[in-house]
Amino acid sequence: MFRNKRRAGALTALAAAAALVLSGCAVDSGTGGGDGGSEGGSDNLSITFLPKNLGNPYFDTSSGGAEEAIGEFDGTFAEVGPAEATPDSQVSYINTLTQQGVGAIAVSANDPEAICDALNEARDAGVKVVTFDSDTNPECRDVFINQATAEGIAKVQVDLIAEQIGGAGEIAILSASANATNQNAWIEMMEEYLASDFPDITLVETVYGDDDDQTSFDKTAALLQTHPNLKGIISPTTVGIAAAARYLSTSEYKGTVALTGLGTPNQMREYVEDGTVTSFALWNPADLGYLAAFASKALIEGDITGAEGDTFDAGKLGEYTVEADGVVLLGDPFVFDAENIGDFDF
Ligand code: RAM
Repeated sequence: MFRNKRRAGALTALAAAAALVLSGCAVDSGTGGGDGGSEGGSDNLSITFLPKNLGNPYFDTSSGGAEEAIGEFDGTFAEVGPAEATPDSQVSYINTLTQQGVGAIAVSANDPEAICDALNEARDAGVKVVTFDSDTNPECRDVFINQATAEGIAKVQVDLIAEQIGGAGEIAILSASANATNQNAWIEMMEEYLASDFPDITLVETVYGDDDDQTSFDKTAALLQTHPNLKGIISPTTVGIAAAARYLSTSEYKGTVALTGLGTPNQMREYVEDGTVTSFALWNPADLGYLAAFASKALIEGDITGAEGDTFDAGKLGEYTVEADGVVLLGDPFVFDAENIGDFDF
């Protein structure tokens, strides 16, 4: 679906593509869309954000940060995205944006490979490609805006669950979609860290809620039924952890089965306050979108190419440097609990 504002219902990919072609409103007309070559750069600051799916407050917040940034440098913000976080659901949007000649696409990938051809066609046509939140294979984009290191994100979640279950017992993971680049990287590192540092904790199962609220809710119920000795759940997705918390909060497991992972304070507040959840982690998604927008601008204008050592200005966040493999790191994950959750509103 296509819109310049953050809140709107999802359309099918086909309808959205048609709407985009008809409206043409993502293109900053008069700026020579497609002229995005790195030599000399372009002034086509038409930047479209493409989240994994629409309807997720995490991406509403990241798009809010992007819109703020793009407003600061007088570009054109837009957001499009599929209703479902499936591997190739973003392809048709990318193709349409390429036809429209936007300056940059900033995408959180549902699959590291499935959107690569479409992205590389976009790049061949002069569109800059930034991944944020969930990467593609590095050869399909110019830079990846990483919210925190995979090691750091894995460690904080395992440390939290270990603390909450007293260092021993069965745990499970409720993830997003099975192909998500970001969750899969974090899960792999969580498995390694569990194996090396927590011999008394057993990961009994990993299930996938597809970043869909109802599916995640149902998968939580099934996990608890299948594993009667389960002591904790890690959900490294804001959709999953909120759905799992909702299930636990009215179940017999409230307060006895621990839940942690990655959540937004606004979605988790009631579950921290009612004792279902002790603590969880995240970064600020608004800052992530803001940084991705400034990286897009720097690519469009030819200030950076994505090479290691490139530096660019990111407005209120300061100056950032591109690291190896075209990665730009936002910062460290942050832990929320009853003491501090009142200080946050996203
Ligand atoms: C969900 C999405 C997103 C992830 C967060 C933690 O909103 O899966 O990609 O980064 O959770």
